[in-house]
Amino acid sequence: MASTTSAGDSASDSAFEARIAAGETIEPKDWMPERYRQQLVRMMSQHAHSEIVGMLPEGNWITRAPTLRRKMCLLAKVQDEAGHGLYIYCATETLGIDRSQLIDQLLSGKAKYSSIFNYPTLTWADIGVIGWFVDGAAIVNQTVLAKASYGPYARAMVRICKEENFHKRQGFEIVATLAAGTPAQHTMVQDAVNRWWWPTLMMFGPSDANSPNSAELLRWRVKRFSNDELRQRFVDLTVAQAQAVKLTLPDPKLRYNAETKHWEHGEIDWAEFKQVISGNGPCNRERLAARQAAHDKGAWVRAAAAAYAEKQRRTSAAPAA
Ligand code: BYC
Repeated sequence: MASTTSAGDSASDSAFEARIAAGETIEPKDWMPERYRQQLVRMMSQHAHSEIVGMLPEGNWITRAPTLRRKMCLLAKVQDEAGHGLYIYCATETLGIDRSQLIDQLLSGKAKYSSIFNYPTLTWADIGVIGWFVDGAAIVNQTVLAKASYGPYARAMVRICKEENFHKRQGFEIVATLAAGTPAQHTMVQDAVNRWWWPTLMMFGPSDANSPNSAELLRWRVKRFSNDELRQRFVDLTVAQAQAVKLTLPDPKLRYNAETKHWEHGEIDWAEFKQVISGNGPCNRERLAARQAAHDKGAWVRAAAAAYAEKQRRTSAAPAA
């Protein structure tokens, strides 16, 4: 479990900062400032919650996948997301917090999860676009987190990123097939692109000027690039992919700047982002209700596990016959 002391122990603080500056990895038993621990718990648990809540929009389409192959891929993808959530919950527990506390924070609305999962999946094309955009954005963000200063988080990202690559490819394949299909299929996938583009850009968080946590996380090398830098990287990668499948991105201001070698994009609707992260997006209530129902249905499993643990404790405490 993580070891911290209260603020003010300047020798420990300086040694910690020196380790970070030297690019060392911080492990659970190493000393760390309480604030570093808290920031990691916040960010990692929100990441884990995002993986779990993120199963809902796509899970909605498993029974309606158009072919057996598509159904197998989607089922595997959604199961992968469950696995990602579990790795990251485990990694968060190394910081001295119990998973049940983390789940309570999600269900009570105290902890956030990614804004993107509060949008509905209206057609099959949404499943392709989620793989392409949402998993694509996750790869850009998480490839960098694989170099984060906290060892358990960074290591969890390595396998997760490998799986996200498969997710992105299956999504892009759906998109490419629909885009080259009938006019109705092309219209359906273009509509999905139009609806998911801006919410995907919001996944990277507020602009750097309005990101209260970034300075600390960058200094401690949890984050290695800012929200805007990663968003820009995603835009630069995705424009060419959209062109390759003859789809347009819904931003009239999108233009290539030959000097900076970046695609400039229009203004993000930050009012919408704020609404979604404060619980008022299109599906926030539905998502939390679904998680609460799943949690309630699992009560018997937790009760059985507790009874078993108690029985083990009594057995090991009993004197040998
Ligand atoms: N949504 O100071 P800032 C997946 C909050 S799942 C909601 O910039 P920070 C997948 C932020 O928490 C992968 N809230 O924060 C799964 C903070 O609020 P609090 C999901 C957001 O931490 C299934 C406040 O706004 N990826 O790939 O420096 C199917 C100020 O922000 C959002 C991760 O979780 C948002 N989009 O940076 C398919 C990545 N953005 O906590 C796919 C890990 C910001 O102070 N997380 N907020 O109340 C991160 O990289 C960073 O935490 C963020 C935010 C870039 C998201």
